Amino acid sequence: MAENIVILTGAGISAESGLGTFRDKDGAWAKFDWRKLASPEGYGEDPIAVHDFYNARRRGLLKAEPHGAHQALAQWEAAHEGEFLLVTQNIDDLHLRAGSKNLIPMHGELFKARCSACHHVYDWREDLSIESTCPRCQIRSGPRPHVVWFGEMPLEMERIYRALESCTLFVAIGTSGTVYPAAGFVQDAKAAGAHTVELCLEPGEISVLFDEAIYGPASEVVPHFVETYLKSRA
Ligand code: BV8
Repeated sequence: MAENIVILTGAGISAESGLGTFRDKDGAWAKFDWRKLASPEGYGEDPIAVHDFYNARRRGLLKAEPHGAHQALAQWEAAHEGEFLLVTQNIDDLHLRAGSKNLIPMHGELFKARCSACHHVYDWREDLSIESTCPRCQIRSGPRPHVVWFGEMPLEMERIYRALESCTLFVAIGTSGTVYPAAGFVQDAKAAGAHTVELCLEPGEISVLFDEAIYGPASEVVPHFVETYLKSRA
């Protein structure tokens, strides 16, 4: 019987594409205060600083490319007969560009903007500022990054929990397991009887919860894991 697979990725899977992580020694939260730059309160207090932070990341993403780990996950999904859901905490579009289809960006998307007044969500690859106007309701300084900040509800939680309830294989890739509710998904998968695997550079806060772990850079570990999995079921 084909497995029901849920994959959770974090900033570590995009590190080798040149996009920074959050909690590594030179990570974003080591340099910036997430309360000021990734929370509704911070945006209310200083929207210019928040727009500058996301404009810089949006410009960086325009220059980034997916690497072998993103591509291996898309190939795995294409070859898999059972259910396959990829949940990413990342706001980059590298999984999308690598060809992943059944994909939930639970913390939003950097290449989208959202109007705080009419909630219109639209593709947006340029800078945003307090002068930006919503293309639908025309309100000035309505548009914000379509990103889930701390204290805000992640996206498509119902769909994620439904997939975890019937999951037989859960693989967490490149995440430190420090941000909830994503960091709790491994427990939901275990409760469903799934086999749980951590693929990461080094052990993190929830590594003890996994049945299996392989440590190393995602660009090496992920393609090897996928190849071994597919061979074992050929
Ligand atoms: C919520 C978008 C209710 C922004 C992000 C007080 C008030 C309110 C909430 C809370 C509170 N206290 C606690 C909470 C909950 C809070 C939380 O968890 N806080 C933490 C700090 C304790 N969570 C929330 O607020 C969430 N919302 O709770 O709403 C609710 C609850 C349940 C159900 C429904 C609703 C919202 C959280 C989302 C915040 N937004 N991102 C942006 O990107 O700018 S979170 C941010 O952290 C990023 O999304 C990031 O992805 C995420 C997790 O970090 P990681 O991806 O794991 O990255 P990190 O740097 O930590 O780790 C990188 C890993 O990669 C490391 O392990 C490293 O070793 C590894 N690595 C490095 N290089 C490589 C590698 N691995 C492989 N290869 C490599 N080359």
